[in-house]
Amino acid sequence: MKAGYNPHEIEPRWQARWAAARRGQVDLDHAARPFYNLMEFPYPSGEGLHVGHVFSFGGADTYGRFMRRCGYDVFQPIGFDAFGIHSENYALKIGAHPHDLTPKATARFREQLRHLGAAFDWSREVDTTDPHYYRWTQWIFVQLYKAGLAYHAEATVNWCPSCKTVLANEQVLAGHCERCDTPMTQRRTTQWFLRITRYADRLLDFSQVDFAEAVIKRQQTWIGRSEGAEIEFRVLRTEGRVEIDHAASVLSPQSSVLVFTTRPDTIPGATFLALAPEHPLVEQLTQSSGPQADALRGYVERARGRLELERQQGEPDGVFTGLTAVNPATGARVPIWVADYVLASYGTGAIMGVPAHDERDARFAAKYVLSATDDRPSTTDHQEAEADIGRRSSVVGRPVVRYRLRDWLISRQRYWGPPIPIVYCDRCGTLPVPEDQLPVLLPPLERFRPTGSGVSPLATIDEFVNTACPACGGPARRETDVSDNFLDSAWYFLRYLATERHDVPWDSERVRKWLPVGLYTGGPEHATMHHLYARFISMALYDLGLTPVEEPFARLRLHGTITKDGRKMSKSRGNVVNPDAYIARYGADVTRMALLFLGPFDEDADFNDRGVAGMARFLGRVWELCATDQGRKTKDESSVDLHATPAAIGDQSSSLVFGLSSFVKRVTEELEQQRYHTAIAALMEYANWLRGPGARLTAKEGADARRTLVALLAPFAPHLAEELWQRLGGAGSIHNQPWPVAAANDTDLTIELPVQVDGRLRDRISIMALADEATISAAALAAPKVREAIANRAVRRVVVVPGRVVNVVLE
Ligand code: ANZ
Ligand code: ZN
Repeated sequence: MKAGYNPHEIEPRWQARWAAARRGQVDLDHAARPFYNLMEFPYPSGEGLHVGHVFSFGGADTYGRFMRRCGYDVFQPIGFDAFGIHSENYALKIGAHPHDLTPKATARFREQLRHLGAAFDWSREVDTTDPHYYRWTQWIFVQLYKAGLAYHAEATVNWCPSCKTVLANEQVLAGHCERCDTPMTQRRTTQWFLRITRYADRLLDFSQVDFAEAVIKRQQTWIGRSEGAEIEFRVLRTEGRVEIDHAASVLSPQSSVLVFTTRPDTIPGATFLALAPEHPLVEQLTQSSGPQADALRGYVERARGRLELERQQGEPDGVFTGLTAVNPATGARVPIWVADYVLASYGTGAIMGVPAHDERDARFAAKYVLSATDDRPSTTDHQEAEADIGRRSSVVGRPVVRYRLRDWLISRQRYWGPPIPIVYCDRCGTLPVPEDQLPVLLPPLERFRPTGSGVSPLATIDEFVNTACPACGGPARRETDVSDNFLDSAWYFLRYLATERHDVPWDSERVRKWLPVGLYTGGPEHATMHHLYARFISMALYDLGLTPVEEPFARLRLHGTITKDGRKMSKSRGNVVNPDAYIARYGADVTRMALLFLGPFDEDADFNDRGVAGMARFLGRVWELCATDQGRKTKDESSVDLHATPAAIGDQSSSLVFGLSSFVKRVTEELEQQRYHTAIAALMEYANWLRGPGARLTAKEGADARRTLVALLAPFAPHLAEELWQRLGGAGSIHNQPWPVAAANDTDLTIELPVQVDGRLRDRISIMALADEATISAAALAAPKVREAIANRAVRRVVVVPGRVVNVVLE
């Protein structure tokens, strides 16, 4: 590294000054132009900050700094998601207690994050393990319970044999535990659920938000809305055959099987029915006796042991029930099978098999049904079937809408989380803990290892479990499960807005002012977990009149994953890149920029050393250009010749302005779209041009050009830019300067501005670069698609960000 540029001297000095000046803080109550720049708060793992954090936080911070320069009051908080299985598993692994480990890990994270030089508002840190925080997590649960949105029910649920807890469907990835990657099993137990399914249709409405396409797609697939029909298939009552006897005893004369299909047009092609192994009819059949019942019992046992993924995608596995039904369209007899590719939790838990149209049905039929034809009772029963269908005039069915989404299972049989605030009393039943008794504190417990018995280790603490009933005062027992840590994170962005208050979970006035979040930067893995849960909780709280904002995030963008040698970083592979070493060697500015320069922000990128060294050379050149006499040396003043200047432009000085203007425009547009890598490429071109022989500038032009470079570089390399700005004689902090406006003194120069209505892009207007705000807002409101989007609603205000965007905010 060039001796001149010394980040180790510059960075701590500016960090200390910014901290002393409380630079990251905003006045939440009086900010004139609020912009909430949210990034997913980390769980403070024992391993410390990951290079991926530097990438995602670096990118999000760059955007926040840019918005601040565009005149917004940017709120950019940070906190710690320190409860949960991940923190607890880590503690178990290294033989420590999460209660001791968490504050240490948090302190280390805080320190590392400070070294990044991100403009966080440290005065509003949240920590989900703080009783002042989880008191309100519990309070939210109580509100949901009172509203019928939280319920206790028995269900077949996903069980991780390694984490020894149940998990929500969202936390089972391709049949494996989201936390530890162990193959999941299933259990039938009583658990707490949140009624997210009631919000399925609202969660599918993306008209008010501007989300990354990938998030919308994943949420749509996960919620899985299907329009179809439920069709009734009569089950034949056939006497006289051994295998059917056992069925006769459980079937009523009107027995029928209800199937769900999205293709009612294919009913004539249905050649068999298949029930999920957990279907109630199967359960009934297994309770009778005889060889058929034995076969069924054996099969159901086997199906239970099979992983969900295998059931869905592996070799089909089934067994004949001994029963036959009638195809209502053709009158044909169709055998009823049990097949484990049929899910109990979807549709009616029963399907009609249409081998001619459905690939899975075809595979199943190929394996069983066709070869099983001989086994089926024929002739005499067939006549009965004909007679039976003769008695009915048409197919019995009704249109239905089905969702793949299941209710959110939030019970965890673990220690490190907020206890679910419920009390069970023999006399009074299930009761929420009264609000004035919250929080239910997580009691200290040395032996916190999950037991695997299906109850939380909290059940071993008598003083915790035994309590007084809040209604009758009699002896009662506490719920001992803790809640999913995705409930902690489903509302943290509300808590940031009221951290100084312990009497309320959030402040509705501030929520109204700051939400929806202007930009949320998050990981793709959260699309069907955190992002979905946070939307659901916000909608539920809104419906209960507890918050004024229904959709929490106006704009949601994903960041890619940083890999090493093409593979996800993991300790076991030994390919984890620790950012500390790079920050120690090259400084935070270089490390942040090198990561952002790897590729598009929303795509995965492979980390390499060369990029860091290259970025260090680039910032070294910027230093040389702006901070040294040699770099500042004035070139021949008589012949200004800018290769970036269109020939048509008149005098040399205005050409320079125009040349700068095109750079400013480029960097601005790239930043606006979070294309950090191409913005950095533009900065490199600009710096190279300034250093090159083509740029023969007057002293004043040279100084302006350098100041512009530093002004554009500041969101990316906040320390270096601050230092150079000062050395170039700039006033105040560069981070308080207005963003350079991409306009020349050429009044004919028109620019294009995107117009958003409530954060959603609706139209573009062409306008003179130097037009004033009133002209710009009038033009924006007159744009056809904007008028269409406003329709009959009232406009609350029009926000013009010069040179960048117009945002129309509706009432
Ligand atoms: C007959 C049929 C013919 C079907 C055809 C599809 C294509 P989506 O679109 O995902 O909602 N199905 C219904 N319930 C099921 C369950 N519990 N487990 C497994 N599969 C189930 O899928 C709906 C289709 O998936 C339904 O329509 C049904 O098969 C199957 F050419 O009925 B179909
Ligand atoms: Zn009681």
